[in-house]
Amino acid sequence: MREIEILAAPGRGLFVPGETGVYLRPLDLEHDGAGRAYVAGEADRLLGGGPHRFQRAEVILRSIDRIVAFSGQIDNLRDWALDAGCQDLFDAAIFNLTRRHAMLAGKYWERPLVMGIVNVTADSFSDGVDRRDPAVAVSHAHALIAAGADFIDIGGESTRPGSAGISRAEEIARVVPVIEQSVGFGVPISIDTSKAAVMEAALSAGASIINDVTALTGDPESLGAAARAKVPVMLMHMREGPRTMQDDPQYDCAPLDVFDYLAGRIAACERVGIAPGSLIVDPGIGFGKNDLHNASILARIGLLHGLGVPVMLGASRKSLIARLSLDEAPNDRLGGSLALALGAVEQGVQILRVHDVAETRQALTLRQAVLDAR
Ligand code: YH5
Repeated sequence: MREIEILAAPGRGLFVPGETGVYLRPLDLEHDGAGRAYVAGEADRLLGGGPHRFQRAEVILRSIDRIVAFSGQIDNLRDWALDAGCQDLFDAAIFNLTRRHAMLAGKYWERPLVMGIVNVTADSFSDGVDRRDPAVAVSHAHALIAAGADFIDIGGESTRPGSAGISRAEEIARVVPVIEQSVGFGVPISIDTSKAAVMEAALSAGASIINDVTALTGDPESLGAAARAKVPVMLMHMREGPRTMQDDPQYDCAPLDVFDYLAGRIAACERVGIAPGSLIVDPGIGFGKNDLHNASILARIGLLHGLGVPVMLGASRKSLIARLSLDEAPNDRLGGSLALALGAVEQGVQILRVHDVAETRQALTLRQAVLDAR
């Protein structure tokens, strides 16, 4: 992976037309209290239409010979872009950063939303609970909602590194009863699947969001199924498939490569009639990435706002936490999970996919209380 060289100032000759990619990451996000975020005339500085205002950004330029980054006030950066001959690309990036997001399944964006994870898989957990039992999954969903989950994400297939797939019929048999018995709890349900038939069965059972770790590439039918369903779709980045994804993954620059991939998937969705207003992007922490890739992506996750759609993160209990810390078991990774979640929220990430809903809500609430006291 190539390094991003940090420059004190932009300098001349960095932008070569036709050869240099321009990426913008908003910096120093300020959260405005309810109402103030939507003041007319200031919309050009509001991330996704609100509630975060930004006056500064980091510009990253990728060309064949180097990748450089520099930061500054938006107005000064725009002067640089004018001078360098890339004002069109710069303005397009600002347009995407500030494009007002549509509501998601009836939710506004005034605070980070928390999606609680409900696994209906055969993964053996140390607690010895059989997660394929629908009653266990339903009571878990209920507990997550009581703890403050804005959504629940129900998945029947393990996508852990090295795991083999299960059949459509098996996956449907696992998730549908859980969805049917959880719709009454009153929060939107997303279906975590890469199979079109499972998406369709789950939506019929009452799910209202598609969460696909293959960004609708895992099944030739899924782009069409998602377009027909007209529901929000979460597009996640992954390299290869779960079976082989951790076999020495390579990137030129992980954060930028993930950005480009997701931009391509948004374009593919638009071509089949899925509007950007119903898309959400996710860098796919741990999916075909080594620790350095994961950390570099998290360091610059705010870049993904330049795709013009809300950004979500799923880092909860993932094995990178154990590898970068003390090899803790999944149930002992709450500290790392919260640290990664708060770091992402600092960069404006709008949705957190987590196991520990109550603890995540508590961390977010305290963070906001301290910010509000400024
Ligand atoms: C995600 O990031 N991840 S399934 C290994 C673990 C813990 C958790 C114990 N579906 C994502 O959660 N959907 C999954 O080690 C996802 N984003 C989105 N959108 C993997 C998972 C996990 C894996």
